[in-house]
Amino acid sequence: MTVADRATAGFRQRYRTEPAGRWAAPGRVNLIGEHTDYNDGFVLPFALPLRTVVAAAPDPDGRWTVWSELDDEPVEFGAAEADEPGGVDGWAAYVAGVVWALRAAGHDVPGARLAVASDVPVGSGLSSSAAIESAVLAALVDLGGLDLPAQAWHRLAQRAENDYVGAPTGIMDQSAVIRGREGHALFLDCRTEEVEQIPFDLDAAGLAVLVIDSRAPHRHADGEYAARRRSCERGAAALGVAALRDVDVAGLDTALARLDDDETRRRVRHVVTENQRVLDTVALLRAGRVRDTGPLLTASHASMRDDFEITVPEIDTAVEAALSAGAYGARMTGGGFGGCVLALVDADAADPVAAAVTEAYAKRGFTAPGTLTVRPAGGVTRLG
Ligand code: GAF
Repeated sequence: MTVADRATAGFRQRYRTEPAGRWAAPGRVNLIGEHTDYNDGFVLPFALPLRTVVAAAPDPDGRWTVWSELDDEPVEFGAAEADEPGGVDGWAAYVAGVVWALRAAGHDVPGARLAVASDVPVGSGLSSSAAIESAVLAALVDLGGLDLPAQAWHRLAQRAENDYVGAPTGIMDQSAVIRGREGHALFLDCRTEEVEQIPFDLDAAGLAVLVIDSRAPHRHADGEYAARRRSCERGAAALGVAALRDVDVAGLDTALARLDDDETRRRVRHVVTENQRVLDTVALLRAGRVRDTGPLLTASHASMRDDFEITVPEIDTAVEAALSAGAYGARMTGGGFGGCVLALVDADAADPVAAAVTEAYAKRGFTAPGTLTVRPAGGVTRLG
């Protein structure tokens, strides 16, 4: 059964009626530009063909009930719980967070019954949370006929995550999931929120992006993410700039010389050089030189490993094995401390590279990785 059919079947079984519609939102990978979004910098993610689908219909009592195929027990809440961050917890907090963010922005949010099915793996760093937030948001906007221009959606979904769920993330994931376009990577300036769709036609180039799920247990990912964010803010304050975006590679050495602790210096160096790598990647893609982006991906990984210190042994093993097996470039994607690696490979090398990574994992005694090849897909949409 497709994910859309699973959502519909779940809806029918749970609520004994037909959904009014189905809304789908993808997961994402980030091609390059890690931990730059909350530094007002640049990112280049793309939406995945893996999607979360929400089947939904209005609830006459003005309450919200959510069922997910991952948890047979539905969660029900009313305005009181939705209006209080923390009032709903667990996976349903992403749903309540969207209701909260809409209500906080003054919208008259319709009560709804929702059924959620997903092909986006949870906890793999592919933005399953932004996918559920965005699909629920699209459903509630449509069901309520809410006046919310599409340009405002990503900020609203981010508020749900930051202020209701309590995860201090940047704007990249919701932007990719909402604004992604098939065959393109999304070049986003996180300060101005300007976007440019950059053609990223892997088939035409005879290439593939292999995504390797490290299956590494998330090790203190939330606390470490917040700590990295604080380091960056400390660095920006010490340098007297609004955000690390305001330091460029030409001024990097001078900036580093003004910082007195080594850890902050390395965090700053990662962000400044990573912003430049995004710009360089975009320039190569614009010139149709997809293969040549490989070294930038690998340099991004080294920077995350050595300067930002957010990789783990499983992730580094996957990157090294992919490169040894002939990948043009490979890097961890997402927030870090686990999650996925992406590798740019010749289309016919995807299987051998995946096999090489699996073998390297077995040698180190790690749980076998998951692998799949992906192409840039479209963002959130109504299915009908
Ligand atoms: C996570 C966050 F949600 C993003 O905002 C971004 O900071 C990313 O980590 C790191 O680039 O996915």
